[in-house]
Parts: sequence; structure tokens; C-alpha cells
Amino acid sequence: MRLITALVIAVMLSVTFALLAHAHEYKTSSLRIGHPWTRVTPKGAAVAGGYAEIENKGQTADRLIGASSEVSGRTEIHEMTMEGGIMKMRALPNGIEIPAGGKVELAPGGLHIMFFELKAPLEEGKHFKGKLIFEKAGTVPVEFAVEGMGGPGEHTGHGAPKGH
Ligand SMILES: [Cu+2]
Repeated sequence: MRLITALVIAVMLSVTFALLAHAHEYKTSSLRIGHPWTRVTPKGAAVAGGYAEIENKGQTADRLIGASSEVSGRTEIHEMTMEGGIMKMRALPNGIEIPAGGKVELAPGGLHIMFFELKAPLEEGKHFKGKLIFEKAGTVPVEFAVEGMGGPGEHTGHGAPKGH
């Protein structure tokens, strides 16, 4: 009986922690950054995509102009689009505008942060530290949650560090 109670509590706690891990968010005076995450990478992978929801509650537009992380040598801001049935990815040197009162979703298949020169494979359930750099809000430290595979591996064949 006691063992079962302990098990139930353990399960409830792990569910709570899982929910907390999923709900992580970061705030500045104007921005809310919801759930920064990335995906597990296969062994030997050198790149990974970073995703998050960025909401601007302020009166003026801001701009995500850069990012960095402790797991990557280099980090860029990218956009993925479909052109003639082919997925194309390009760097956005001017970053991404976060309109006043608006919300921008960085998600697989669309806008994303690109981690290059990964120092080690990203393992499911782990977190790593990163920074998002905004034109107005400045540098915001965040943690990226590494989530399991699900959906298409949209970064397959994306090994070239430049000009993809
Ligand atoms: Cu990319």
C-alpha cells in the first residue's frame, strides 16, 4: 500500500516537472519568450534548429537580431520556405521583426534559430543555455529544452555551414 502511494506520488511529481519544463518562458519589460526548444540530433549532426514563441507586448516593434548558445560554435537566424516544392533555407542577416502587440512563432518549417558547429549531440530531456539578442530589449538569457524527434527532420542534408 505504502509502495503504491509512493509510486503514485513519484508519477505525479514527474508529470508536474514535465509540465513545468514545457511551460518555461522568459520576460523582459516588453517581450515574452515562450518555450525555447530544439530537437534531439542524430550522432554526428553538426546543426540543429531552435524554436520559440516571441510576443511583443510593447508599443514599439522590436527585432530579433542574433542568438548564441553554449552548444554551438555559431548561431544564425534563418527562414525556411517552400519554393517550387523544394524546402529552401536562408539566413536572415537583418533578423526577424517582432511587431508591437504581435507574436512571432519560430517553428520547424518556418522561421528558426540555427545552431552550427554543435559541440556534442543534443540529448532528449536535456537543456542548454542560450541567448537571444534583440535590437531594443537587448540580450535575453534563455534555456532551450531538447525534445524528442517528431515530424519530419527538416534539417536533413543541411550540413553546409554557408550558402544553403
Ligand atoms: Cu536553418
